[in-house]
Amino acid sequence: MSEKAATLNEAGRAEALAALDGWSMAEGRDAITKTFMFNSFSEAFGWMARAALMAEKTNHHPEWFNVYNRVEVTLSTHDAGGLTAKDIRLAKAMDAYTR
Ligand code: H2B
Repeated sequence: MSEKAATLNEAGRAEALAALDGWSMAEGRDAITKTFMFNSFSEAFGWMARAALMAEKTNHHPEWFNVYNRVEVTLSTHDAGGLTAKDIRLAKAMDAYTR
């Protein structure tokens, strides 16, 4: 069993958000969100496949919504009831996969 992650404190989330590219706090909940745009459905889904493999490997999964070339992502740690370092790690990986 993995240790239950602690939600980030004010300083922690401010620092994390500043280090991320294009992510913001989600409306009305302790989560971060970003909309990724691609050139086609194929590119969007290829990126989603890479992110999905990372999610499985780390047992930390995104909430996401895809229409054609757009993927709206929300990250939060359900077990902890809010934003943790796991969400920041997945956000960074997702950003890296666009490059
Ligand atoms: N993903 C996210 N985003 N938050 C979680 O708390 C979480 C998860 N927990 N993926 C994992 C799976 C948990 O449900 C299993 C039982 O470890």
